[in-house]
Amino acid sequence: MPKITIKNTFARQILDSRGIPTVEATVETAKGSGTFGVPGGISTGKNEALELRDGGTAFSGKGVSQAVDHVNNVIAKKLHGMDVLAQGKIDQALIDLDGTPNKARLGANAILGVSGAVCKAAAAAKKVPVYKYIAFLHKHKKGWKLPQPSILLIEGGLHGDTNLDIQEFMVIPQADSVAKAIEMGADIFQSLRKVLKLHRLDTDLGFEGGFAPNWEGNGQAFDMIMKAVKETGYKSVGLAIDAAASEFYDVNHKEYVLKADHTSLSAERLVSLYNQWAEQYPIVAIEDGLMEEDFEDWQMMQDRLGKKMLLIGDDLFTTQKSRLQKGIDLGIANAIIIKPNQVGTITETLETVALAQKHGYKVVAKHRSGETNDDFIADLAVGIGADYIMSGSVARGERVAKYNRLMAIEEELSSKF
Ligand code: 2PG
Ligand code: MG
Repeated sequence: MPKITIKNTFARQILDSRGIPTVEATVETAKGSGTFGVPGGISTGKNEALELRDGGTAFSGKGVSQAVDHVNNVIAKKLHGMDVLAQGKIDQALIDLDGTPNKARLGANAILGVSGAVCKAAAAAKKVPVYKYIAFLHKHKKGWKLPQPSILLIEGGLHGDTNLDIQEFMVIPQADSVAKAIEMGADIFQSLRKVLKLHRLDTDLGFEGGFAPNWEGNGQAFDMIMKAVKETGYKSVGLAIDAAASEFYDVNHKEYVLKADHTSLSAERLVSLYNQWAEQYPIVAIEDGLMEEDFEDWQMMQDRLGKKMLLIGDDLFTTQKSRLQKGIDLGIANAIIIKPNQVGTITETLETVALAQKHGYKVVAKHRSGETNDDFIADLAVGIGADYIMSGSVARGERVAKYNRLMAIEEELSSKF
């Protein structure tokens, strides 16, 4: 295909779903343009690429005007005249321009904004949907596979103002289509609202649209979910949790502090608790069950639970090839969370996915707690052939935007293939 040159690259500061500034970048060519909204996390892994924040007083120091300046005044010049179809070359140019190992100079938020906008502009220029363009970049040849939605029901940790230690409780409906799985997830979500009301528990929502009341203990959240599922009559339903365990790990005492259960546990005992939960409830996946630097304990968890369920590394791997490679070498985890902003470019994201798929790790495309209405991760999930997608609950516009996009893709694919 002949070269399609980039004419303009620019960015602006917008607000994410938490009211915190983020970068929205646009790339324009004569044949099409793309705009990308960068998400942001709160329970971030410590090895993530650096999100550049202004400091100072405006927006409590969380402004991104420097990152926006870097797009408008540094990156724009570099990209001007480059071929928008050369994603790999552009991403390498961004990495070189930044020159730091964690994108600290220009900001991973500036770099990902542009990298994502390039990807969308290239798809627009080629007149193909974004998922199809990503599949082309990823050399994904196995035919279309839609990811199973893992739908958030209850949230705690840093995502809700509650005593719940486990950050996310999700449901994975087993269905033969995305639309049906989302319907089941929505039915269970509405049923859970009633169950919580009946038990005089709050039905207010956390950052990602999950219910966030105070609890008698972490296990009570499972009980309420099981009641809600029973009410709907659905039988084929699995549960998943994101423990985000780094957030309740006490480094000094080397133990996990579960405040809702009034107890502190060693890694061994925490894994025993997971095991006990897995015997009581249909748990099929645990994300970040242990803290992100404890590779030895992760091995122990893998030995004890790895055959029974998915053990997903999020903060553990931070979508970085080198961290995943270490996990592969040590035989740790069997699934990986993919979040482009943890690494900073689309090309590096795809490289990590390729490594995971080569070694039989399941791939989970995931949103951040701070989201925009950008539905890119739905296209990403389909383009890379992800096994699962996690985009929060079925409430809040920025969360359902992704599920709605996924249903549209499903409709498009089944009508065409
Ligand atoms: C996670 C994410 C998304 P955050 O831990 O998986 O739920 O949280 O974006 O706050 O890092
Ligand atoms: Mg996580």
